[in-house]
Order: sequence, then C-alpha cells, then structure tokens
Amino acid sequence: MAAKAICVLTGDVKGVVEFNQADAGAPVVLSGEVTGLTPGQHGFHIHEFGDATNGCTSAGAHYNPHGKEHGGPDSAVRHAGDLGNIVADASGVAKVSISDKQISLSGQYNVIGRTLVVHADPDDLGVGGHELSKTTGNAGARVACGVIGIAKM
Ligand SMILES: [Cu+2]
Ligand SMILES: [Zn+2]
Repeated sequence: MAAKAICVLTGDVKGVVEFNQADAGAPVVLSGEVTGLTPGQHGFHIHEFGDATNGCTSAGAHYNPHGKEHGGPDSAVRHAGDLGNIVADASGVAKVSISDKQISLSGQYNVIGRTLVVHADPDDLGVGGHELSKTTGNAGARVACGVIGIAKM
C-alpha cells in the first residue's frame, strides 16, 4: 500500500521534507527543500526517537535497527537512518532528492514517529578516520530537526 509522510524541520535552519513510498518494500523517496544552511554538505539522518523534549538532542542516536556501524547511504555497512548529505548552494538552500531502500513507511522499519536531523557539518560517511566517523560520521551539531508524521495522501 502506498504511504506518505511529512517532516517540518525547525530551528535556525528550516525545511519541509516529504516521504513517499509507492508500496511496502518499495524505496522511500524523500523530496523537499531546506533553507538557512551554510553552503556545502550537511549530514542528513533519521535518528531513533521522535522525542523533542530537549530539542534535537533527545532524538537520540542514528536509527540503527540492525546494530551496525555508521556509513553512507550506499555503504554495505550503515545505520538504516544514514541518508548521507544534503548540499546547500551559495544561498544556503539545499534541495532534497533521495531514494532509500533501508527505510520504510510501514512495517518493521517504519520511520514514521522518528526524527529527521540536519547537521552543521558534512557526514564523512564513516570513512573520515575521525573517532566519531563510525558512529555519527562526525557531522557536528544538530541545526534542525523534525518528527516524521503521517501525511494526507
Ligand atoms: Cu544525525
Ligand atoms: Zn549513522
């Protein structure tokens, strides 16, 4: 069954990201725009909890149902929530256009109710050699986040 979700990112950085899945088992397609960024790459992940009681911090770590190390979206070893980077232009605007097969909008790996986070720095996709590369991609502060919610089809 087709499913649709929506996430409104708030903070100094703002955005709206739509999630569409044509059928259970199909890739989830993310589309939207994020504004107010510094130009360049910004880590973009789904974090475990849909809990905003302490801003973006209470969203917890990257959504990692398989207990793996951090990676990039195309890595064999990655967290399910590892969506890589979005890239902001000189005006600080990043277009989101991502298709991902590890997350879903229904069933066991449903991400509805979890948090989408945008980071201050680039995600090194697990290969930066920093002590944080294998857990967070060393992507730095959380500059915006929002809980992923069910959207009208
Ligand atoms: Cu993150
Ligand atoms: Zn990760």
